[in-house]
Amino acid sequence: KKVEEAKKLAAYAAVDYHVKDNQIVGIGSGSTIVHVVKRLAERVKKENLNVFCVPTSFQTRLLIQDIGLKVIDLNRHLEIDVAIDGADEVDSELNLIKGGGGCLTQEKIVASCAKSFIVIADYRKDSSALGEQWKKGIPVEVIPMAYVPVSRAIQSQFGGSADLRMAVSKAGPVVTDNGNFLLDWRFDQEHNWSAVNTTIKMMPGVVDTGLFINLAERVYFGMEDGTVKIRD
Ligand code: DER
Repeated sequence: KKVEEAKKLAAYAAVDYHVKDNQIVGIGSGSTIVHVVKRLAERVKKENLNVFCVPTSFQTRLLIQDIGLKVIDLNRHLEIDVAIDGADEVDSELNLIKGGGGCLTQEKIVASCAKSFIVIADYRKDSSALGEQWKKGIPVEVIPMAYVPVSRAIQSQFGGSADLRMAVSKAGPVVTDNGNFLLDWRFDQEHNWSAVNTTIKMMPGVVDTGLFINLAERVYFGMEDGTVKIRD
C-alpha cells in the first residue's frame, strides 16, 4: 500500500541518517515508528551497534523488547542523543499535531530531553497550516476529574469543541498509559499555536497538549512517488 511504503521510506531515512553507534535513541509511538524499530534492529544486528532505546508508551516498550533491542528508561539520568517519532500533521514552521495514538505526554517528554528530535511522516501529514488535512483535533491529556472544566475553558477561550475521547474496544473513555483522559479539541480557525499551547498547558488539570512547538528539528516525509522530502 502507498501509505505504508511512504511510512517505511521516511522511517528508514531517519534511522539511516541519524542513528550512530553508542547512542541512546528515543522511540516514539504509533504506526510509522514500527518501521523505525524494524530498521534499527536490522542495523544493530548487521553493524553490531550498541544502542539503547527509550520508549514513549507501552506499545513501543513491547515493540522494542519483542524485536530484541535494548530498553532503557529516563530515570537512568541519561542524555538522549536522538528521538524519532511520528506526527498527525506538520505545518510549514514544523509545528506538529501529535497524540492521534494517545501517547503525546511521554512522547513530548522524550522529545524535549533529546539533543535532536526527528519526525517521520507519510505525505498525508504534509500541510502548510495545522488543520488542513488532520480533522480529528488537537489531543489534550487531562486528569480525569478535570475533563469538563478543561473542555469548557478551551471552548470558551478558543472556540471549537473539545470532546472526551471514547474508547472503541473498551466501555467508556480512553485511558492513557499515564491513567488519564484525553480531550480532542476540534478547532475552527487559525491560531497562534505557540500561544494556544502555553494557555492550554496552564489550565489546571491539563497534563500536556498534542501541540509540539519548536521541538522538531527535521521532518522526513515519505512521498507518494517513492521519494523522501525533508523539511528543516
Ligand atoms: O499519537 C502519536 O503521537 C503518534 O506518534 C502520531 O502522531 C503518529 O502516528 P502514526 O505514525 O500512526 O500516523
